[in-house]
Amino acid sequence: MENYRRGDACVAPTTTVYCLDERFFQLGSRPRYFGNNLKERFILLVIPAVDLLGGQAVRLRQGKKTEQTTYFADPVEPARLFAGAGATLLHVVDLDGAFEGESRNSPSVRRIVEAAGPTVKVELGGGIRSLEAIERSLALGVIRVILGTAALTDPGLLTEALKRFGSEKIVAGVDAVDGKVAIRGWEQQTATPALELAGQLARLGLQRIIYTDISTDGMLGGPNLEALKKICSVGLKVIASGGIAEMEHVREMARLEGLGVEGMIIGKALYEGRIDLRAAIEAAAEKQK
Ligand code: AMZ
Repeated sequence: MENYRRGDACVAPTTTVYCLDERFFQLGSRPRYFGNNLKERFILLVIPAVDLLGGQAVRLRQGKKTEQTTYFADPVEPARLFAGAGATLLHVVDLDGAFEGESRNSPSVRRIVEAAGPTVKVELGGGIRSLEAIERSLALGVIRVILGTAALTDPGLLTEALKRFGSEKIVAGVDAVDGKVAIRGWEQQTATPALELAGQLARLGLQRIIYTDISTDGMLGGPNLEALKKICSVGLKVIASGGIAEMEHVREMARLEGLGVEGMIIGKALYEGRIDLRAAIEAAAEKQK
């Protein structure tokens, strides 16, 4: 089989197949088919979130432990539902890990990876703050890990991790309140502007960040597009998170694709049934004007 680079389109008789990630082909998994013309297309990823707290699938409002809603006692359930609705990537956060500094939900993560199957990938963040933790997390079968706190506090670790695992496996989570980075389960607000951190990360050789606007996270009030556009100016691939509550927000995000937005994470709106995942995936795949 030919190898495709991420972003290549290979044209089948009546459809354009978009390669989400070169390994999606190399691993033998099936790419998704969209549309019925021969035009090359970019498919913006719609990435459902599965946040783990005490082994359950929860959502928090603005990341606060005290403002928690439990949606599924077994987090494998939403993972299965999202996979069945066409997700190609799941965003899993070990919230206990993020608060405590060490992964706490690895057995659940392993079960999610198994339930998702070979065609649906999983990215994992929360409490991954050392090379050993990165190794242990990747060994669970996740496609890449997200470093939040360490991305700010330990540039040496990031450099070493990029050297050892490569930039497809290491993503930084840049989480911001009022433009300033928050770390350690978002319980510590720093004075570092998110834009400055993103610039530093780009210089270290990182390719991709997940940008979360904490004020909008879990609030269902719409994404902070202005902040997102600023972050995109750094030139990294950006996955945006926070605030997506309706289909119009999905379309707004999709219009930013030209700026480097590669995907959007949706959480609460899926759990609350405000957005139908299948419809969102289709809307994001349509080229927005
Ligand atoms: O909701 C929260 N309080 C929260 C959250 N979702 N705190 C951290 N996180 C996520 C970040 C990132 O994906 O968005 O955890 C990850 C970072 O964890 P760490 O342990 O590397 O800072």
